[in-house]
Amino acid sequence: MPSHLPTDLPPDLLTDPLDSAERVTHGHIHQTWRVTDSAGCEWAVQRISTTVFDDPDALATNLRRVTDAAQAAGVPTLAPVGVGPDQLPVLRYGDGVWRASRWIEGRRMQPSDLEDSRVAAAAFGEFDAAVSEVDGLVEVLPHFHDPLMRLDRLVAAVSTDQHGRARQAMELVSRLEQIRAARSEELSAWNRLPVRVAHNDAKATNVLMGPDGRAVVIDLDTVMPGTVLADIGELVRSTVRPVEDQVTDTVVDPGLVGEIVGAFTRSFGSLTSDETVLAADAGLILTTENAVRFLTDHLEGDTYFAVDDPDHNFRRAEAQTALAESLIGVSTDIADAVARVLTD
Ligand code: GN1
Ligand code: MG
Repeated sequence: MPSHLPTDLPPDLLTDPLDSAERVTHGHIHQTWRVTDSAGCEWAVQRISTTVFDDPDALATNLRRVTDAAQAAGVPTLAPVGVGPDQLPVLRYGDGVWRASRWIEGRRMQPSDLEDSRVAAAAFGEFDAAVSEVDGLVEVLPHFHDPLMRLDRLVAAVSTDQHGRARQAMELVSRLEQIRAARSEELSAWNRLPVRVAHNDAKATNVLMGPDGRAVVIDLDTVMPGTVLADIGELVRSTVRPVEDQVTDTVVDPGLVGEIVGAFTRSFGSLTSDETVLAADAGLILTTENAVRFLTDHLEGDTYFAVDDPDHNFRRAEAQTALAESLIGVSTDIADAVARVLTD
């Protein structure tokens, strides 16, 4: 194997010999490479994080069902391929689990650009509509968007304090508890929302604009039963303040939240009345949830999210808590902006 390929990459992963590989740094969960084979074809090759996804076979079955449904609906999607000598959806090699799909040439949508954010929100609306009825998907990450459960887990991590980090976290924990108290009704209502299939990781950066002018939604591992408001919420969270790990004083623009909710729902179709009621809070709920998850991972010793240094999850938690507070600060304006687009 040429020396520029990672040493643990399975040599017989693809049908043609591998030629070169470039590490893709985007994403906190899997390790991804852009690989070229000797025939000049390009592939997205991933080593699956089995810490996060402990059933790679269920992940592969879900992926096949989801991409088949998207394709049947005429929505451009990922093209996973069989790997290894047996052409199976995943290949176990050494202590890794590997998979591949065709490399998608496309520009990643930038949440700092208004038009890109609109395109991404519309792409997620179209995608969710295409997959909303897919049957038999395994909930590979149970309770993924269950903010109350996540808050309880944070409290448990504080009391266990396995890594001696609880003291540092206390101020953030109490700010997050204040948010829980201030939004207790909305948080309880969240768990009663209609369950259909959602993407569950709907960031603008998970949308690529292909050369044919069609947007492609990627990162499909979390497509499973859930609420579509999680997608609206994640779009809002990741767009209104795209830098995730730095506290900034950027003012949240309620009009931008309205734009995102509008773009999503116009291509998704209508929301139920319960969804409509909570749509304006979705960004706040997902932001709070991410803050809680980062802080919990910090307390649990950084086992889930990839980190650059031991305080990285703490900085992410600080930044997301500050963003949640900023969203609360303009929540009346956000509610007005969202009401306007939903009654249009
Ligand atoms: C993870 O790796 P990435 O960026 O696709 C996480 C999301 C979080 C996000 C925070 C499966 O997504 O839920 O919002 O980090 N994905 C999973 O940056 O947990
Ligand atoms: Mg993801």
